[in-house]
Amino acid sequence: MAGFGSKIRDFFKKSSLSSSFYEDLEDRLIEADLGPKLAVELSELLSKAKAKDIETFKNVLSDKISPLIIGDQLTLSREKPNVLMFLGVNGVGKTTSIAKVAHYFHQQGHRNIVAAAGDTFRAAASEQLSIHGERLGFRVIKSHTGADSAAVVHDALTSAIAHKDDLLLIDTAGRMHNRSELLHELRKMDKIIRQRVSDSDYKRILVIDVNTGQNCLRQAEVFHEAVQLSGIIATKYDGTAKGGVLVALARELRIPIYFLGTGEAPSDLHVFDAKQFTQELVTLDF
Ligand SMILES: Nc1nc2c(ncn2[C@@H]2O[C@H](COP(=O)(O)OP(=O)(O)O)[C@@H](O)[C@H]2O)c(=O)[nH]1
Ligand SMILES: [Mg+2]
Repeated sequence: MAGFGSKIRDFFKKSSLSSSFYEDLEDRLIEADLGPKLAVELSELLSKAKAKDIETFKNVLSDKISPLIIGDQLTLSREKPNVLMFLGVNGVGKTTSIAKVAHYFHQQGHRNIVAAAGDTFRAAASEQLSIHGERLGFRVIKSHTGADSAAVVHDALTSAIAHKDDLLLIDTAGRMHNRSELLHELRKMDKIIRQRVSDSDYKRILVIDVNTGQNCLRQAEVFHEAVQLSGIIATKYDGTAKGGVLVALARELRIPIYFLGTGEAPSDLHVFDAKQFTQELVTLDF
């Protein structure tokens, strides 16, 4: 967040209202990760509002952003199991987010949780999930490295149904270098789940690292196209996070944000509050 606030603050401090003022402001908004489209729109709005001070800027920004951004609380239906599939490119925090979400629902009284090690690409991936499972008290269904991830999902579903588990969390691989293969794999898992779980009990959650800026947008488009995303977890908000990308994302895809991840521990997960987020985005650091 510091990135966004301080950039804009410095800009207003240094700049006087010359002819290039709004063009320069547009550049600052792009740098703050709001994305080119939104940056153009905002600077046009600001120009119309004759925003030459921070106060006008904050008001225009807040009025524009509030209707765009959607927070939604992730809740479970009464059916057993509810299924959550975690998607996203390598290293964004999928496996860590599974541990966090397991912890979150465990704290809400859901004691029967199982996870599927659907990232069969790397041996370390299922090992990492197993360690979380042991610490947090959920079962992990896994197979050997290189196994068919759809088969792991199938087995995990069978197990979750037999055990009457509240929740099945599915980890997936995130390699993007062979996109068509990855997407094919995801669609296959999606199909297997849909055959046995109704739409209201099944969610596809995209995990994004907010520090990767506009790349998040492209990633979201690709995954949305493959399996129709239900919601987003934005991780690594504890670093030099720039919230701007979440606004761009909300605007482009209209997908709700469930949680913000703010660290590596299972408790570092916060229900996304759209109002608070907008407030922080326009006030922090000014
Ligand atoms: N600071 C911080 N680190 C995180 C967060 N979420 C995940 N990580 C770290 O990011 C790295 C990659 O996470 P991992 O869950 O393995 O990513 P995956 O490849 O998507 O499964 C690990 O070192 C995690 O501890 C977060 O919200 N904040
Ligand atoms: Mg992983």
